[in-house]
Amino acid sequence: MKTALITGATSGIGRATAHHFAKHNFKLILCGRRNDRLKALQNELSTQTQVYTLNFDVRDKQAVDSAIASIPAEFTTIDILVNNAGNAHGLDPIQNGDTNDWDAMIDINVKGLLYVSKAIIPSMIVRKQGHIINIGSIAGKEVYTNGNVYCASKHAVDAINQGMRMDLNQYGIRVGAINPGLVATEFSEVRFKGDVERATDVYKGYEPLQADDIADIITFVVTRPYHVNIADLMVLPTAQAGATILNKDN
Ligand code: NDP
Ligand code: 8X3
Repeated sequence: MKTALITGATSGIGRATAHHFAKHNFKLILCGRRNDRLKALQNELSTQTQVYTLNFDVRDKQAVDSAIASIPAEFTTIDILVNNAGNAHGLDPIQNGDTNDWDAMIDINVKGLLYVSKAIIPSMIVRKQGHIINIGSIAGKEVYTNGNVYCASKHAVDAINQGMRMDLNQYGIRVGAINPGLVATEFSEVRFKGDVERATDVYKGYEPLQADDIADIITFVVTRPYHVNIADLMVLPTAQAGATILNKDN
């Protein structure tokens, strides 16, 4: 039975991935800051598989290290790491950008991903086995107006994904990125700081991806035979042809 650790499991793509992995009988280590949601998800999924929860902020390096160190023996053989935790904060021209938003995006999307990876990779190296999925974005392949720092953070994920794959190749560890376009999750609510109307508008007039669509693809990627590594995948709604090219109804 495989064990998977998913960051950002309290919402959206991470939570949907937890559901899909549970159906495949993977043992789960679910991470996030909202402990009530983690516990609710643990309750839901524990009829299907064994679930352990870790409540920490990926920005806090010490918290990351002690959380990973606290994993009980029956969960420590982590076969799959899904580096999913992340968000956009704000959508402003660079000259008006809030430096707290910039810090959040760099600290969570880039440094947090690195801290979690650093804590888990050594045990994969010892076992010469493991699979790391980095959740990038179309924003890691293209830059769009006002996307500046979020796009930079996801371009960094793209570079880290490539670098990780090169460095871990000698240990037989698979590394790949999934780069979604527009997925209807809490993402835009976070980006627009709780402005639900503005967030809902992002997904109006076309059919966006759902978290479940991405979770399905992540599950496909991690269930390929060992000699198959899906290294880099872009997944868009059919209505989307580029970061800002959308075939909307109106
Ligand atoms: P959600 O807002 O629904 O989920 C984000 C998750 O990240 C939550 O579980 C949240 O948990 C976690 N998270 C955020 N900040 C932290 C932190 N400091 N420490 C620990 N966990 C954190 O968004 P999505 O599911 O859409 O986003 C998941 C990933 O997908 C992100 O990396 C995002 O950039 C990427 N993505 C999303 C797209 C979209 O259109 N939705 C498109 C392309 C990529 P909690 O708040 O409980 O800590
Ligand atoms: C999330 C998709 O287009 O809002 O990464 O950047 S987008």
